Amino acid sequence: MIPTIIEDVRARKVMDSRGNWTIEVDVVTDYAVGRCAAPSGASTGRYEARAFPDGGVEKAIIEVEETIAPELRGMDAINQEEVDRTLHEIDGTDNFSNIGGNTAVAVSLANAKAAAASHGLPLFQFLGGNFSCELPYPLGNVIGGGAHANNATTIQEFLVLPVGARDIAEAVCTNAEVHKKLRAELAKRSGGTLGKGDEGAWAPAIGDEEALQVLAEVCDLVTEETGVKLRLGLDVAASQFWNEKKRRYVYAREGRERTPEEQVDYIAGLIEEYSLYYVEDPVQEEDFDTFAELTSRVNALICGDDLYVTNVDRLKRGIERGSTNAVLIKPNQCGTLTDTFRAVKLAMNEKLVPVISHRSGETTDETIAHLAVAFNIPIIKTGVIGGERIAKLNELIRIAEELTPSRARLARLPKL
Ligand code: 2PG
Ligand code: MG
Repeated sequence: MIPTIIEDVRARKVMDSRGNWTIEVDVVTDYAVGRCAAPSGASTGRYEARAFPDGGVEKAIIEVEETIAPELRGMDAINQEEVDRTLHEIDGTDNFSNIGGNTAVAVSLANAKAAAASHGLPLFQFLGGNFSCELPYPLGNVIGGGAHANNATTIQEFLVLPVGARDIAEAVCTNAEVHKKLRAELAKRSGGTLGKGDEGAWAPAIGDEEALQVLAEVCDLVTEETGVKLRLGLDVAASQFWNEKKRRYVYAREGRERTPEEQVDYIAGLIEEYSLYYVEDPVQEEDFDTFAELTSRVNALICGDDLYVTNVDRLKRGIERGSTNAVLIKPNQCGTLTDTFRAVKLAMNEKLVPVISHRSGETTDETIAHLAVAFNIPIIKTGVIGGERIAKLNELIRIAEELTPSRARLARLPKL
């Protein structure tokens, strides 16, 4: 490959979908520019990289201008590992608390995009090569509460997976149909008023099981009309309502509390009753063993998000104990593309299913769509409507077009 020398690294603050400032970075080579903006979470895991240093986005921008850019100028953008190692060295901590994980991830991904563009290739192809032709199934957030909305469900996300879709456009459109049809049903049940949460999912003032019932009915209706089979999923985000003192999960709306054992029974029951395909963070982020108990009991993807925070060391602990059979991948939780790749690779080697994910605070940045295709990740978790959500989905449609219909195909999902 021809060397692509980094000429400059520039940073600015831009708005995210919650109206908060975030960082956007341009990496400029002698041939092209790569740009990436960092997302941010609301229900963040205790062990994820710190998003911004003391001093916030402003300080992060100063870090890029005064420390990161001078170090990276003159380096070859092709050498992603070296760029990412340099970011770790500049920071000097194990959670990016000096420069910010969001600063690191924006620089790291912008660098990859600059390298790809310098070679005239789309990012997915540059990273994945000619055999990266599989599009991920979109796991769409259609109802939600928790940390993403007020006065809504306790469980954070009610998700749909269009397992019967024949191509990415049909998959994306089926999820959107579910979202459309939910509107009237949910409004009826939440007293006529119905808002949306941070990710564009409906945020009804109803209980978790009622939300699941409505969702199951609406999915049946959509399948009847479209012929596309759907499966349901949840992101319980259980750390958010775990009470450490009581050692109970507190379902405030339902007026119920559950011990870890009762939580396992409850979630296993929901999996059985609704034939759930996917459950993320069913228990709190410290409890590797209770995760393992649930995983061994059910036939569904049990996915760790706050549990692993896309961190290879935590993932190794989960693998040793059999905590989960799936792992959520969020590049800004670990801070660099190299760290993200290592987590995906470890998961795949150990037969865990990687699921790449947006954050609740997003921009129109579309990079995760490319990473899904490049790394053969079979599922991408996003919202289903709203500019910052469809940015990823529409990019998948463009990638499919780029691959041409004869090569593009949806990934193979585990049969569950
Ligand atoms: C999650 C995410 C994305 P947040 O918990 O999986 O849906 O939420 O970005 O707030 O952590
Ligand atoms: Mg989550």
